[in-house]
Amino acid sequence: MSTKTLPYSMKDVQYDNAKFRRRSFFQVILQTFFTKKVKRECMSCSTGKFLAILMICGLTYIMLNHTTPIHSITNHVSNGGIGVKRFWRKPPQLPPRLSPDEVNNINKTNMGSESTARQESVKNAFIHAWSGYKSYAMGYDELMPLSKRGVDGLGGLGATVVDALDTAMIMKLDDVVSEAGSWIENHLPERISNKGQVNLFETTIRIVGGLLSSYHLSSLNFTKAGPKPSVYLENAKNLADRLLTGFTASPTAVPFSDVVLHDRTAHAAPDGLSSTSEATTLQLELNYLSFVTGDPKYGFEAMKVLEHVKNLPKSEGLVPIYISPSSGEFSGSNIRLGSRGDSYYEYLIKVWLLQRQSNWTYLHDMYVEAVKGIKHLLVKKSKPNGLVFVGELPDGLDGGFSPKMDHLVCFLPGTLALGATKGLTKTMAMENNLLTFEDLENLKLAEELAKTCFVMYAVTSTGLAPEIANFNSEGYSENGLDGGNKTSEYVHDIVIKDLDRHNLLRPETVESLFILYRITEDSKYREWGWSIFEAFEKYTKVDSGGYSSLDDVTVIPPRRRDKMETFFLGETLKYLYLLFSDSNVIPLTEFVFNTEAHPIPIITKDQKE
Ligand code: DMJ
Repeated sequence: MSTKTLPYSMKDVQYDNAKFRRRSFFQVILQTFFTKKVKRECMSCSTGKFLAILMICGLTYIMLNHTTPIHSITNHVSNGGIGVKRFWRKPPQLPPRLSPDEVNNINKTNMGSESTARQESVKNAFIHAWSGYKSYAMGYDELMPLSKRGVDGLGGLGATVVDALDTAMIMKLDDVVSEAGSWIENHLPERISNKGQVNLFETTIRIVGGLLSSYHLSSLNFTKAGPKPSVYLENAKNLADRLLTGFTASPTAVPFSDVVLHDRTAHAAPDGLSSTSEATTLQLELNYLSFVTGDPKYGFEAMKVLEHVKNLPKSEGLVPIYISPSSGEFSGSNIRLGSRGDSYYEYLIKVWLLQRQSNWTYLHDMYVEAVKGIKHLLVKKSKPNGLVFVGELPDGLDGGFSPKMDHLVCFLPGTLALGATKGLTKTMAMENNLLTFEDLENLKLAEELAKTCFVMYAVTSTGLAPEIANFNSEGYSENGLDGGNKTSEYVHDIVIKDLDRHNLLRPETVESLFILYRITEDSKYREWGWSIFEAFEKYTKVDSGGYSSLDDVTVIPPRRRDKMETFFLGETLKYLYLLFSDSNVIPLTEFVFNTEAHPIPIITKDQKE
């Protein structure tokens, strides 16, 4: 970073600084006349007095007849007056003038140091979260930060260790990498062989995804700490070998949701159904595993699901949230982009991006059709202030619209932006004529939805979003309370129901802010992300270590919930950290983030051959 001394501070550039204000000729004469000894001498004789009066009259004449250039007339009309006022009050002028490039550099330097400080704060938050987990819950899936113990809610594979590891690598926290890495080396193999039932989706996105990303980042020398990269790959492979039973035991291409690790069996969930998002959110991880191991079986099983879904009937590209592994058909007609539906749409575009040269263009087509369907059927505006939101069709096309939006839907702005520019900045994509009209429209929608997601935070008393928001909109007014922040202009647009007021430290909004910042380079996304981070710090940090979920974001102080989800370290803090990093750290043109924020490197044609 350049340390060049600057001629004056940014304050001087941005504001009217008296030190640099240019004085007019008239002001100089008057000042000289009234301050020097000329004044005394001239005024002591009547000729002097006469000459002084003459001079004042002359100057006044010049002043009143002064021709104002056209451009200043417009300026002054808009400022409420021309002529005399202009003489007395010149606009501030700054010597020496900086070229636009130099001003840009100053801006970058200042923003750069602010971002570095903010990144440091996010890194400290990660250290605080990890140290709580390490002290009270090492080896358990999750930390219960209030009761200071661990809990196995995800099958007992030490999910926080694996989910957090690549974040520690990106943050260059070698101590954490060593601790997590040696736990994986020493304990994970035995857990994989002996543990019981796990959820196929959660285990794939958090554990397989985390191991693969750690494998790649440590191979790239992101860190020298921890075991050799092959340890991560071996564990990913052993685990995936068992998880494959979820696919192979099913009578159709749709996998069972649950796998028993120790005896390599699999079965459907108690209601016999799989979530659509779960069955269709395994392909980034398993394709990449096939690529690095050279064994096609993982990707083959996973892609069978998407090829099958391609041929199922849909509603303008939208799909019901349940699918049956026994019949292979969708079940029910509930359509939403929140829980159980979300990452179906995310992986259509991301799996295509992972391996663009493949014959997976059908995924891109399905994505394009789905986005059209979303815009046509689910996007509406709130009242009174026109926030753009994504609602639901609980009874499909034939039923009514529900103005309910899960926080989970806030992945969509980021995905839409990524789908539009394919990870390039908007400027670069435009310069190279790469954006269609539809891409631009989708990017605009992405920006509007990101604002809505941020407002879901800003309308509450704590500055943290509820799990679910309902939007007042044409024909739909909801019963419930507002978010509590009466100073927000949007407080009447959003209603939050009693059971929806909790916050689980979820990542989706900061994920979208990160992607939108990278793509649009608009600094407002950094500001929004920072205010969300500050609210997490204020209301969820637990002194003894870790961060807690909240029961109700609309009251102060909010009641805490005794749970720190693994994705707070795997996703939320990673995205916040990357929001303030240079865009060459995990560039969006070289990596796709799996749905748990584990970066997977894009496979290029040369690598494939
Ligand atoms: C994560 O496990 C993943 O992002 C998933 O796709 C959705 N939910 C959580 C985070 O909220």
